[in-house]
Amino acid sequence: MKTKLGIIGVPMDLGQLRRGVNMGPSAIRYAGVIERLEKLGYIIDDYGDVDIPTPDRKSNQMQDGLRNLNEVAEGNRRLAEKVERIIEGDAFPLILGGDHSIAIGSLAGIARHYSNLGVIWYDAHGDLNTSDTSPSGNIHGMPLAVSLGLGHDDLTMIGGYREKIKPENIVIIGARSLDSGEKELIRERGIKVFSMHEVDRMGMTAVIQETIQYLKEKTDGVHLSLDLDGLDPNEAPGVGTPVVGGLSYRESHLAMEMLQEAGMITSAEFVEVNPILDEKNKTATLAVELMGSLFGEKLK
Ligand code: 6HN
Ligand code: MN
Ligand code: MN
Ligand code: MN
Repeated sequence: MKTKLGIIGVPMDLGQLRRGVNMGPSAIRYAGVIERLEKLGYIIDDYGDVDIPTPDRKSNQMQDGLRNLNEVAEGNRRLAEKVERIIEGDAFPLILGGDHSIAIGSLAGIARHYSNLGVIWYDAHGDLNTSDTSPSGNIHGMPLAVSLGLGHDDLTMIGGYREKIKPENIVIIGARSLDSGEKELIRERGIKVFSMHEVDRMGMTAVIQETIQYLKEKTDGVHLSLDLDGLDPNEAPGVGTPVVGGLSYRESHLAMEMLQEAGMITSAEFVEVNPILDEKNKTATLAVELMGSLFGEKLK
């Protein structure tokens, strides 16, 4: 892993309807992310927060079946540029959300610098909807589809190119709430999914071993997109779309530690922390603890 980390906050809440997730980056900073990672010997460059456009008051408007399309697209364009700057400065991009729609900009900025980027999507959801399959019109349920090149041009063409990732380079872990259009896409494209069923049957150790095996040979970098709602709502109550029966605290730390040992993660984002829905900043604190494991706390 690189010794320099470029941290960037993305106070985005327009990809869904529950206000407050825009305060995720502040909550994660308040939980001590910089101090924690500095202690591990990393040099931290704090890029501050991306400026997210404000829609007018009576907004949450739908455009082509997509809520707040213009603002979400513009915020993600800005994020993609900043992420590129971090990579060009030879640092590891660590992105703090914000709702999960920000993965669109993260991946647009990152994927350009790899020829075969892998993605680990740690989430209760698949985020594989398009405006045609989405039950909500919420863009935070679409970033993985967008990154495959599916959906509105204003989203898929951010960064000036369409396909950020290939379906065979994706691994979804923790899924337990997939819409029917998402399931169809998973089957059609052969996307690798370790749902809660597989985690229960195989155990997290085998899930991560297989994930590493699956991605190692064919990718030249791996982005970890960790949605806190992948964890059980008992561990992570401060999220906008909680789903019962999720990954445990210990399974998640184990996953982070094994990924650290494998040395394959080249960028990461932690998203969907909503301090308004949280209990005493528990979810932001959890995010920072998981980052501790991902960045090698066990070994240092
Ligand atoms: N997330 N599948 C639902 C939808 O509206 O598309 C929920 C998406 C949740 C997205 O948690 O990042
Ligand atoms: Mn570049
Ligand atoms: Mn989710
Ligand atoms: Mn998500």
